[in-house]
Amino acid sequence: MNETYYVTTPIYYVNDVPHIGHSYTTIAADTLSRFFRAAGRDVRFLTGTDEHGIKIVKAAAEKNTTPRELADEVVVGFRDLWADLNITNDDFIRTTEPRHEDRVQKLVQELVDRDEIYEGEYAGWYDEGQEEYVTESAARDNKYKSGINGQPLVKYQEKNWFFRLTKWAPKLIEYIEANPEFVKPVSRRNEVLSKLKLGVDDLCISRNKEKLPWGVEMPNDPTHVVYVWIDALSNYYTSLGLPEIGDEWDSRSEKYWPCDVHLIGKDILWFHAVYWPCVLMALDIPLPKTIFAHGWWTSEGKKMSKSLGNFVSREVIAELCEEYSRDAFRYYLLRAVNFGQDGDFCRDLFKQLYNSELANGVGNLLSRTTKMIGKYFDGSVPQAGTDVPEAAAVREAAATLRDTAAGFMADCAFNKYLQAIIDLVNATNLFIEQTEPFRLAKDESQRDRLATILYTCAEAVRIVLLYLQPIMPDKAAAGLAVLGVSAGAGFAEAGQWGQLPAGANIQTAQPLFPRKQ
Ligand code: ME8
Repeated sequence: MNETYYVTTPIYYVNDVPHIGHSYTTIAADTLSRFFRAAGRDVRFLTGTDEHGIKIVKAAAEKNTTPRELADEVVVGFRDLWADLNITNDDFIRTTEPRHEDRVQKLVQELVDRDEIYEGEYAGWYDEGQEEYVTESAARDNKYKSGINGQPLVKYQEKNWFFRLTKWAPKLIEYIEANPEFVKPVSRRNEVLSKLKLGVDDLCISRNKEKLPWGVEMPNDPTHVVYVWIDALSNYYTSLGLPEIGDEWDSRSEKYWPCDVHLIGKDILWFHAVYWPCVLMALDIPLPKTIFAHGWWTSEGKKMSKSLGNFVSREVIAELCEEYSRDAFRYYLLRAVNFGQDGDFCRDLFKQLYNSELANGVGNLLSRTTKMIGKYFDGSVPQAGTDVPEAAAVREAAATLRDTAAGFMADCAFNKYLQAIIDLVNATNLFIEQTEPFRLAKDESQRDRLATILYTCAEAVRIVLLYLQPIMPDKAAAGLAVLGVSAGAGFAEAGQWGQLPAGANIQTAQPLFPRKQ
């Protein structure tokens, strides 16, 4: 049985339409999924939508509709965008599905049975945008406004159910300290640790149904619903069909837990790195292996906003995909910024990166190689023979790519992974300049040398395209087809040098990445 690999994105709120930020996390998760599938792992990739809570109620009221109708409408936009971006999720969970709601109740009941939840009184400030209670001191420091959206905090006083977060926080600190892979990158890990060490309160995990009827009912109290974050976080576990509640989803995918990586944005780190693991510890469920928090995108130097006109919406993404291809968009997002750091979306830089690395880099290498094989060897990949010493650098760059790829992916270091590909492209272009095959072609006595040079180029391009597949599935497949190679081969074998058979028929190709003015 193959080793499993389970990756998740946040489940996105349906109060607003999808945009570049959602696409970023989802494209990253898709890239990991495609990479580890090709590396022979048994992959499960989950995304979905978060459909309960006050945000959705308010957004629905503003649009004169019901939360369910709003969710049903917005979810289509997410699904369509994922299809447009060639996302290969294995499951899509909506928190309003019975398979999820039933299991949330089951998990919460289990917490009640274990005495991890107790009834208490809450009096204090509430941030309705974040759906979070705020301590008196934090509220005062921020002039009784939300630290996130600046809206006034609301005073709440009510009976509620509390989870014993204070009991688990010291154990979590120990766990994070002993497991450096648990929260990544390291700056985020440090951030969580220092905040945890300042101390936490027990977590209020229910909301009064009179104020908020749109949620999963508390199994032990019909006057309350489960706090939306407890409901939402559970999706990573409930979608696997656990625990047994007697339906078709039961234990279906048990083997995927614990999750390999929860990909999230930095905005929701605390929920994932503190609440979720403490709930899991209280339920005696193993913790996810890694929570990776990436940075945030601004757009053209400013925070994205519809009123500023710099909002990278689904429509803008569609336009970019139309102009540059969806693969170029995927490439840009993972290449322009180190995953984990903030980034700025900038059309000029998009074009520059596209022209330099894709049009002049990968695309040009493919076309000059195939043209030369077409012209000098009738379109049939020549057999490498005579040793050409300069080719060693190309083979080395290919070996480095093969040897570092899995480590970079396991670390979500997409940019470094792509750099290793570009290094191979550059080494091969340099090799062509050094060996001047177009000059050798005029000299019949150099025929063997020319054959080795062009085999080396074609094999290097094949390896470039092979490793580009997780990020650029369409373009890589199109490029491989030009070399007469089918897409989808696993890295274990196809990553080795020399897999391109001599005699393979090269097709004439349209430029893979036409240059943009
Ligand atoms: O927080 N740059 O959902 P959400 C980068 N439902 N990433 C961004 C971004 C930006 N400008 N804007 C959003 C929620 N994101 C909860 C999650 S999970 C159990 C519940 C991405 O619709 C990023 O991944 O507000 C962020 O974490 C996510 O969208 C938040 O999406």
